[in-house]
Amino acid sequence: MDIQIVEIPNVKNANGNIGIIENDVVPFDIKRVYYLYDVPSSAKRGGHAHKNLQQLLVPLSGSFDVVLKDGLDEVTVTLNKPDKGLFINSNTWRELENFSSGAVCMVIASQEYTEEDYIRDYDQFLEYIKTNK
Ligand code: T46
Repeated sequence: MDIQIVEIPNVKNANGNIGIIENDVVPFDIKRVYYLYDVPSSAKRGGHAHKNLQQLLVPLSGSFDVVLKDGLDEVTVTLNKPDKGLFINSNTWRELENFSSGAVCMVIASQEYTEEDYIRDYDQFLEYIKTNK
């Protein structure tokens, strides 16, 4: 599975903490930042893969689960610490679920938004990775 837990550099002291993400924290040039918030606990996000996009997911607040599939294996990663992000490479199916109240998922991305980069059908994803790995 082409994923990795990334330790986010931080400065901590008695007055609170600061997490710092510069380009060297991720293996790509940062082109976009977006965030998911006010997600109902029953909602599922994701349900797709990206052909080229690489991303780092950071749980700024609260917690949620990320279910990852690469056509062979399935892994669930719980994100609940703002100093630990999840790098997800392209060609990885992801589903996000079990959002806690107040959870915020910040996403650092390697490309600007384009719908052409998405594979939203799981069978098409399996076909795609057979020919593009
Ligand atoms: C992922 C999870 C964590 C835009 O117009 N611009 C954007 O930058 C984004 C991310 C989305 N949109 C539009 C496209 C769709 O009409 O917002 C709508 C929902 O987008 P999407 O299906 O990408 O939303 P999520 O939350 O299911 O998935 C997103 C990322 O795409 C995905 O890669 O890992 O957040």
